[in-house]
Amino acid sequence: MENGVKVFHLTAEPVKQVIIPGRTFDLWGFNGSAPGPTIQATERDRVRIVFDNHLPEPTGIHWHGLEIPIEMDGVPGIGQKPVMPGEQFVYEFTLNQNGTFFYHSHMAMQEMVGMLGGFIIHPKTPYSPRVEKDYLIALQEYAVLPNSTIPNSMNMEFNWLTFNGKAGPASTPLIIRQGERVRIRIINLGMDHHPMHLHGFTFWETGREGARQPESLWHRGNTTLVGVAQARDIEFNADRVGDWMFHCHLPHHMMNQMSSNVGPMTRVGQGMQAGASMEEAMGILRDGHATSENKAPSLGRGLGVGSTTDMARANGPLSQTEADKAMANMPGMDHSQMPGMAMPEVAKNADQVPLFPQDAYMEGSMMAMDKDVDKPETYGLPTGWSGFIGGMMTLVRVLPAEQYEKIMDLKAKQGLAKQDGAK
Ligand SMILES: [Cu+2]
Repeated sequence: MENGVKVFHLTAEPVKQVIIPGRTFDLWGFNGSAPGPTIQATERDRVRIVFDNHLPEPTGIHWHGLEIPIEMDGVPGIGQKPVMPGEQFVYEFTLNQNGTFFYHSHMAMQEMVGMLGGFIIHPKTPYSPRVEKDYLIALQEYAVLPNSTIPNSMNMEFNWLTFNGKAGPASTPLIIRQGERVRIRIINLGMDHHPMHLHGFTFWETGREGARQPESLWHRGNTTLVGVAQARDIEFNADRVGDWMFHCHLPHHMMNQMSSNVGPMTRVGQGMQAGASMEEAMGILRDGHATSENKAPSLGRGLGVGSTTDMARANGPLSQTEADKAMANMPGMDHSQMPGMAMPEVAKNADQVPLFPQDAYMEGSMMAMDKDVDKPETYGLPTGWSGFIGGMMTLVRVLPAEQYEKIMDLKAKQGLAKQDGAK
């Protein structure tokens, strides 16, 4: 607070964002993360946001949905001069609304590489009924080639889908004590709409971008479609214990690093095409024909130049000869010897069944990375759980008092350890 004004500092800068252990992306965000921190204030607060541009190009911050003067609206070249690299701009305004809002760069390409964050304005008079837990989940999506760390913001097909900058299973489960009332605010500033689905509970949709709805308009349901530039607030009574899934229901948004080399890699043993000749890289067939069983028509997903050799994705039934070859080409290592990696059980004739492989190599215990994503919030989950969570998925863990306290205790200890580390 400075003379009755609530002061925030926001710095736009390049950030290294760990999307999942082993995959760190070069993004642009705020104060070291993408998305940026959530700003929280209360209706009628006077707020000042001291904004520094540490990006190599001009920008401006738009306060999405706020009823404020045009000079504060943050559209470079219209309401204000662009904030140039190295420059500072001070935004200041009074909040006359309450609800779920967001801030973002008003340069479209910057928005696509991480430059957004939540802006919660709490009401002067508390909402009723009271909630014990109040979460915000920012939805984002990136298109990143397997060997790159830079999202392609021109691409329309996304292979990394995130909750608050993390793809499942690195997303953090929501920890709730049985009996609590929970609010989840979901904001979306990407290129897709996301049908957000909650297992086990029928929620009330209590708010939309910009405002809480009057109770007579609260929809009941278990899925809410969060459109681009929209927010949805949902509330429910967490009366039943369980590790309940909360996820976007678009199947491709529940997966990680989708690229079309998965089929050929797991089946025909061609492996990654690194080191292929120029002709092969250009898609010129050197043996067989275009529709031969180990080539397939190139109707797969593309993630831009360089990925096209991986587009063929044959999963028709293989002949006995090709099926034997595929099995022989499976990596010789014994997966059961590797921690967290047990070979998924597949049928003996799997390679001869049309459509195989679907999920056997995409999800399941073989993909588990429990240890890598271990944190207090994952305490007590079944071994191998992380193999079944990807993309825009997390868990709403409604826990009996004892287990809830145990996790809170672990979190407190982790916090203390961090403080010690900082000293
Ligand atoms: Cu989605």
